[in-house]
Amino acid sequence: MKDATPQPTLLADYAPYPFVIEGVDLTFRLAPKTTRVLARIAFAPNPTSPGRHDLCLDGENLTLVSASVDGKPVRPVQDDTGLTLSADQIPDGPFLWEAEVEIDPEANTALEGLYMSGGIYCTQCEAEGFRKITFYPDRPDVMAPFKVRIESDMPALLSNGNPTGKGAGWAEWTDPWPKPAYLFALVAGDLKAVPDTFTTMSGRKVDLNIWVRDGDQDRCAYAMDSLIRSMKWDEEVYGREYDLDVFNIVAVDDFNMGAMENKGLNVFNSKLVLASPETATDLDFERIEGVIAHEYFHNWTGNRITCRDWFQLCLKEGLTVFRDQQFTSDMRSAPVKRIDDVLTLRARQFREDMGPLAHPVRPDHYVEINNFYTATVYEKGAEVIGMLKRLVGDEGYKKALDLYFDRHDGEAATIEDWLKVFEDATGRDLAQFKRWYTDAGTPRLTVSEAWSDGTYTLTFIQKTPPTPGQDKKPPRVIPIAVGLLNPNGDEVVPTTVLEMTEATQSFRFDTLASRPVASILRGFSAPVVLDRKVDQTERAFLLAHDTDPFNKWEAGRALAKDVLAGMIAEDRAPSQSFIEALGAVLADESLDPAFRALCLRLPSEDDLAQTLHDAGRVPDPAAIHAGRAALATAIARHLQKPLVATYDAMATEGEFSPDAAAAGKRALRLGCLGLLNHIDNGTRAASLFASASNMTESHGALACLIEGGRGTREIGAFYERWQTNRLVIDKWFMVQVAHALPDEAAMTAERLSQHPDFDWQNPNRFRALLGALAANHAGFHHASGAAYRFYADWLLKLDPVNPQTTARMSTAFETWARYDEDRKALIRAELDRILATPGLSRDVTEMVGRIRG
Ligand code: B3K
Ligand code: ZN
Repeated sequence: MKDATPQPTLLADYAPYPFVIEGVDLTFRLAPKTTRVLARIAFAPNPTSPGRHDLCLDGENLTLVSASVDGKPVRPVQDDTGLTLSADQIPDGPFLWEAEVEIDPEANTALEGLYMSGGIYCTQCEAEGFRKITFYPDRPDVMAPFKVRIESDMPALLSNGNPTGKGAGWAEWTDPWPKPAYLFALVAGDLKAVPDTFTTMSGRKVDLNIWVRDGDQDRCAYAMDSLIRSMKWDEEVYGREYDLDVFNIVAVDDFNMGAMENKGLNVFNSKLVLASPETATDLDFERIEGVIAHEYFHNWTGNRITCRDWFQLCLKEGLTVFRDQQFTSDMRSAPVKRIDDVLTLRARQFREDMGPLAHPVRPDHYVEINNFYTATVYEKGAEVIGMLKRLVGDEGYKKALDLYFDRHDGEAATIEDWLKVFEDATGRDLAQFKRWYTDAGTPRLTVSEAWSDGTYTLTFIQKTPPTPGQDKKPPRVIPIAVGLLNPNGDEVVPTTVLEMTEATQSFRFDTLASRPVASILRGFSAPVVLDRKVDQTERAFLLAHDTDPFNKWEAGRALAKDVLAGMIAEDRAPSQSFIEALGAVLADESLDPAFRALCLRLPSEDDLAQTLHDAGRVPDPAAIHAGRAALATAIARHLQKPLVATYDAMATEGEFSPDAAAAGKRALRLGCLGLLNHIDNGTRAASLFASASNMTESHGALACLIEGGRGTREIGAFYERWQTNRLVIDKWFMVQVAHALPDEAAMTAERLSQHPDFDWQNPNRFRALLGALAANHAGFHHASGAAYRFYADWLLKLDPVNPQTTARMSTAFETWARYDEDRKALIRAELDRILATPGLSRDVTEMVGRIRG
């Protein structure tokens, strides 16, 4: 086990590595239990660190067989974290370090370093996995060109860069682009390639391959198409061309996350590669497109320009998320994508920012860096770039990005470097803007309105609540996009970006003929909570008339929340005017079906719990569940006719297409079904399940049946049909737990955990069952505490096997402070039980410790 009292790493302690690496030459002799890794590393003194220095190399779980410097054997001092050669054992100039180590890929269940997954050798090095492969300065600011030789009988032997030699039982790869160790990858296995090619804008032909297990080749077409579109888009929009002769993607079943951007050899969780209409939902298709793009875009934002240290993680992740969001907006519907992204941001990042795990987009300390691959670093990191772009304009953004690529190509950069290119390209001072990177917490923006003599004034107050370790929050720059409508619904002032820089600030609009209706924070122009006292009539007006699609949706959303809060906390009846406004959106065929589907979707139970908590109430999960169901029932009763008509009109006709238009229709159809399901005894869901020819509808229908306490026969049929398809069986586990009735969720999860297919060491399967339990809000927070207990038991079981996934899953408890005293006591007891367990990993110790507070 790792050290008992782990010490944090501090941003303030950064110092350059005292050596540079001119080249790395690795040989792998692969064997499941006894892989030998031979490393030849050419070191030279780093000119920025004068004087003599010890050679310190990171290394974990390695058996050192031999080591030498310039051919002479050496005996370094070793501990659990690496080795040290004192300065007097190293020449005062360049030298060659050679070491042979032995590792055990088969025993590596943590899935970090070199491990085996279903008979395939595979690596995951980000953030600090390379140190489990060989002794190395495993930090992103040490960049080097790599040459790799793989010796194995496996048919496919892959690494980064270009193939530069192969024969019976071996292959060689050369990566000419200097890279940090976290981008190293090796894959060896009985894999088949699905090939294609791409010709870059300068006319170079690139070989593309997706490597999968035999039998999976026919489910790669969408991923390949997404890759080709990503390569083209990055050329057209960012002027970025691919820079190797080959680009390989490998799909593996055991993976701690979605995918990894290793140079020239992306490794993917198979659920983000394999798709066919029968096995993947529309959401799966959209995710595949987005993640393929994301990893590909990392080639420039992450690989060619990397991070100086892990505190700068948002430099590559925030920017790459921003780029993949732009890509999806271009490929699909921009307004729908924006709404989806804001839904995710609020569900994951706002939740994080408002709880014990809140941290800045650029943190300044961590114990385990894997715990910082968070919604804040990724999603808020992307929002911050969106704000920058809004502030400097599209032209300014383009100039800054061109300068970024020019100035920092081949470097390991910082957030300071990033902001400097914007300052240099646009002449803007970004000192205040930088607070978005250094200060945690979601600002709350309160707005009040005044009208007199043709002048309309908006006054904003910004306040950011304290977060762990940060009590005071000075005001930030907040871009607030505003448009004004007149009472007829015509736009009198088109979208203008107001720049708020003070704690309190007013903005005036003069010479208006009548008091306008303001549409504020259009396009969600800043990741803040907008507190605005608006009556339901004005919300309904904006839902009907706002020309900004995001705010049109937002008005409906806010209305739904008002209505639901009234029903849940004050026992009010469902609002008729809300239902009518919703009916108008449903019937408006000028609106994109995907957009209408979003308007129809009621706020999630977790979202409502947060909303009630924000309003100073204690959320009751059972009441939230019942209130939401009551509103859905009322909507279904009042809008039954148009819902049925739309349900029928949105039926898939002809051949299946995964494109946004067809997916939008299916989303709207399922949205109608979800509401009608409350009043039709599951008849529609049962008949759709019986007739569906695609996974979106079959899965959607099954979810409805389960939600209504039905579907036993269908659950059996689904299993019979798909039992040999791992990805679909993940869905089978998930749907039963996520949609179980609140009283049955923990029991269902418990029963399924005993199913022979519950291969809990596989992260996808673990998440399918336990993640689904956490996502079942009323089930997870059941007053009995059964789900909390069951969940904590499983975290404790997984931790010794896979600490990274365990730590991530522990965030299910991050919202505990919202609830009543009884639930709080139950959760606290589970957190304390976890923390008291001997041998707990560093990952979980840090995470659960922070959650517990
Ligand atoms: N960079 C990887 C994530 C690595 C996570 C390490 N715990 C995938 C991505 O963001 O593209
Ligand atoms: Zn990424």
